[in-house]
Amino acid sequence: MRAYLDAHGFVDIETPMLTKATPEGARDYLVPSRTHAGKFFALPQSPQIFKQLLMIAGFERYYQIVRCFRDEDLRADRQPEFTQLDVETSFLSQDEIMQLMEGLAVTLFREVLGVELPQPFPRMSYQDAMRRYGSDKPDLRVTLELVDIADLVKDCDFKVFSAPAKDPGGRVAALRVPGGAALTRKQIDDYTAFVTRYGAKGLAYVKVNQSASGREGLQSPIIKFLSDAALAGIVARSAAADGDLIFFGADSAKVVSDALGALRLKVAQDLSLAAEGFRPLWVVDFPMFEWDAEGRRWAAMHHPFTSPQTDDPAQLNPATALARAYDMVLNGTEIGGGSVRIFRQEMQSVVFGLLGIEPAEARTKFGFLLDALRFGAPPHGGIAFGLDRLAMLMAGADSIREVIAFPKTQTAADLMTDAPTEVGEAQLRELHIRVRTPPPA
Ligand code: AMO
Ligand code: AMP
Repeated sequence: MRAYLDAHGFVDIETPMLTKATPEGARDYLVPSRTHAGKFFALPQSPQIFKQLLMIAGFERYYQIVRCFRDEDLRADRQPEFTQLDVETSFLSQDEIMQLMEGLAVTLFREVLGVELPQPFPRMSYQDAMRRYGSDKPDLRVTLELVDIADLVKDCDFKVFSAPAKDPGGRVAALRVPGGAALTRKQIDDYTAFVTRYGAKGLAYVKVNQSASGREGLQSPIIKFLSDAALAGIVARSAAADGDLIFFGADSAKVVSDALGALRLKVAQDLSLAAEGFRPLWVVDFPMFEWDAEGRRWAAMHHPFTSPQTDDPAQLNPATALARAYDMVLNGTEIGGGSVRIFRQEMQSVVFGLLGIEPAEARTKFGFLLDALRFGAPPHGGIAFGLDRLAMLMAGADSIREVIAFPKTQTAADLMTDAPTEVGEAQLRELHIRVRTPPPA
C-alpha cells in the first residue's frame, strides 16, 4: 500500500493521538489532563479533521497508517482500537478518487495473494443494495436476491402482508431457497427463530412442489389468504422452480431488509451456495442523514463533513438528500469508506444545523475547521480502509481477533494484562479525578 501511494505522489504524515473529539458515530476514549484540571483529551476516532486541514494547508495527497479508537459495541469485525489506511486528496472528483483507490486494492491483492480482483468494481446504489440484498454491504458471492411483492399482496386478506404492503414505510419481500421444499418443519422453525433476532415477527413460507399445477402444487399455511393471481405472480417473480421454497418478510422496510438480508446469508452458508474467491464492489449514493428514533434527531450517515450531492444549501432536505459518499465492500464486509467533503463554510454550517449542532457548539467543537474553511479550501475528498478487516479477509479468518496481536474481548478488555484496571489514589489526585464507583450489582 505504501509503495502504491508513494508512486502516486502521496505524502505520509502523522497526526496527533492526544486530541479533541472527532465524530465518527462512536463514543470517545478520553484521557484526563494533569496540567489542565478538569479537562480531557479524546483519542481520535479517525484523523478526519486533521487530514482535511492538511488539504487546506496545501498538501494535495496525504496518507497515514494510523490507529483509531472507538468506544462502541463490539462484533466479529470490530475492535475498540484498530488500524486504518487513511487517505485524502485535493482537486479529484469522486470518480477519480474511487478509481485511484480501486487500483490500490487491485495492486494489494495481486502483490500479496496473487489474486486478480474482477475489474472494474461494480457500483451499486445504497437503495439498490438494500432492495436486492437487504444490506448496504452485499456479499456478491451469493447470487440469491430479495424480490419485492407488495404490489401483488396489497389487496389480499392476510393482514400481515396487506398492511405493510400499503404502508409507505413498509416492505413485503420474498426470498427463494433453491431446493428448499425439502426443508423440515424443524429447519423452518430454526430459520424463524433466526429472523426474530432482527425484529421479524414471523417467517411465512410457500413450498413449490409442482408449479404447473397452480395452487394445488403449492404448500403453505398462508395459501388460503392469497389469490391465484398473487400466488402465480410470487412464483414467477421469485423465479422459483419445483422443489424450491419461498420465504416472506412483511414489516417496516428496515426490519424486512435486515431480517431477509441476514437470512439470505445464513441460507447460503447452510446450503453452501456462496461462490469461492473475492467479489468487491462500490456502494454509492448513500443518504446524507439517518433518523435517530431514540434521540429524535437526524444523524450523519457517514460523518458531518461529507458533502451532499447538491451544492446548494437551500436544496438540502434531510429526508431525501444523498451524499457524495462511497464504501468499498468485499465479500459482505465494508473494508473502506469515504466521501467528497464539504469545502465551503456555508454548507458546513447548514449541515451542522440539520444535525442539531447549534452555532455556539459548532464553534467550540470545530471552530478551527470552520475558520480554515473560511480561508479558502480546495475541493477535497478521501477514504479510509480498515486494515484489520482487510487482513481478516485476506487470511480467510472469521474474526478480526484472529489477525490482531493482543486483541480485546467483546467487552473491550485485555484479559492478559487485565486492562483496564483501577489506578491508585495518588495518580487520581494528580489528574484531579474522583471516582464514582458504581453501586455493587
Ligand atoms: P469509517 O468510519 O467508515 O470512515 O471507517 C473506515 C473503515 O475503518 C474500518 N473500521 C473498523 N475496523 C475495525 N474495528 C472498528 N471498530 C472499525 N470501525 C471502522 C472499516 C471502515 O470501512 N474518516 C472516515 C473515512 C473518510 O471519510 O475518509 C472514517 O473513519 O473497514
Ligand atoms: P400467523 O397468522 O401469525 O399464524 O402467521 C402465519 C404465518 O405468517 C406464519 O408462518 C408466520 O411465521 C408468518 N408471519 C407472521 N408475521 C409475519 C411477518 N411480519 N413477516 C413474515 N411472515 C410472518
